[in-house]
Amino acid sequence: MIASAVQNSDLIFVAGHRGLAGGAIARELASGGYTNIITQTRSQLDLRERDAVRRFFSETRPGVVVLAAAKVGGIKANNDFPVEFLLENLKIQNNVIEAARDFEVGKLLFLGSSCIYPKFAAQPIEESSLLTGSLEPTNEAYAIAKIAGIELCQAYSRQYGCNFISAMPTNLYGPGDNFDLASSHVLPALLRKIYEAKLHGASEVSVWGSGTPRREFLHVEDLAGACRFLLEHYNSPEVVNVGCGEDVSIRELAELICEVAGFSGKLVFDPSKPDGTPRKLLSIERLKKLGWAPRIGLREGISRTYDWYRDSLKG
Ligand code: GFB
Repeated sequence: MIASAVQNSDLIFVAGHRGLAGGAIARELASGGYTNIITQTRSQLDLRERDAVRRFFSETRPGVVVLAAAKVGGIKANNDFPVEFLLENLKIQNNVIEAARDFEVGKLLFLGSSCIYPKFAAQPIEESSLLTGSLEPTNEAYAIAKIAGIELCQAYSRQYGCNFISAMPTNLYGPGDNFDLASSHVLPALLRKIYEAKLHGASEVSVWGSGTPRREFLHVEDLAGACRFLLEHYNSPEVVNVGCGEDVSIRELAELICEVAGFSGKLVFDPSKPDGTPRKLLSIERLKKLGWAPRIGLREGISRTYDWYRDSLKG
């Protein structure tokens, strides 16, 4: 049974609402008139516990599930803790996706990641390049967990007719991001380092790696808009990339953050830290053809995130 568009009256479980993506998706749905959104904190429901997840689904019977809960982190955390990135993500997604079918959820949206694609995939990366080459070693464990999640959604669609769809976001950023320097992604890390350098009058900021890798950055509110669009309009097991269509080098990113922050010190590159994959730019043609396009440019998005971060420290 393939349910069609999500309705305002549907009971929607947003798993992972305390995270960057899940929080933005819950806000986007609420502002779009979806009034029946349910969320659970980790202390209310540990998604790694199969019995607890099944009890929750049996008692609440959501009609729609957005699976944005995941163990995520930047290059260092992924590289240092492959066991947790593999195991926790497999547990969360297996439990939620299995329960979604068993408790007759009409539609499920699974969030993957652009790191599922081969390290040396042709750029911009099309959805068809999945499983055509070796993965980037620093995030292989996480990528394999996410690939297993995609496969499980597709298998449920094929074998049981479930309307389980998958979106692959590029590197995300925005309000509510993780700014912890050991576990964060590059954008919040540099934003914090540059903010602190300016505050303390430091003369330089350390940037990991060579500065040459290229990454694409999507503001999380654009991701949330795309997810709502897919919930409303997309009903196929084929994965859909969600990006902004443009990338920058890490050096360019750091320079842009310096401009936004008004910091004129020096960038010092630290070659002892890994570069990761040389380039990761998604092709967003499929999503564009469906009728969705991003709105928030990188400079504006960084500026808004910088203001949010500064204000969050006052609170
Ligand atoms: O965002 P990031 O941690 O992860 O790093 P990935 C991107 C690039 O920025 C790397 C450099 O080349 C880093 O070396 N970089 C420079 C920094 N300075 C910093 C810094 O202070 N902190 C961090 N974190 N990086 C992740 C994957 O890959 O992307 C995840 O590990 C996930 O699995 C995520 O897919 C979206 O873009 O390399």
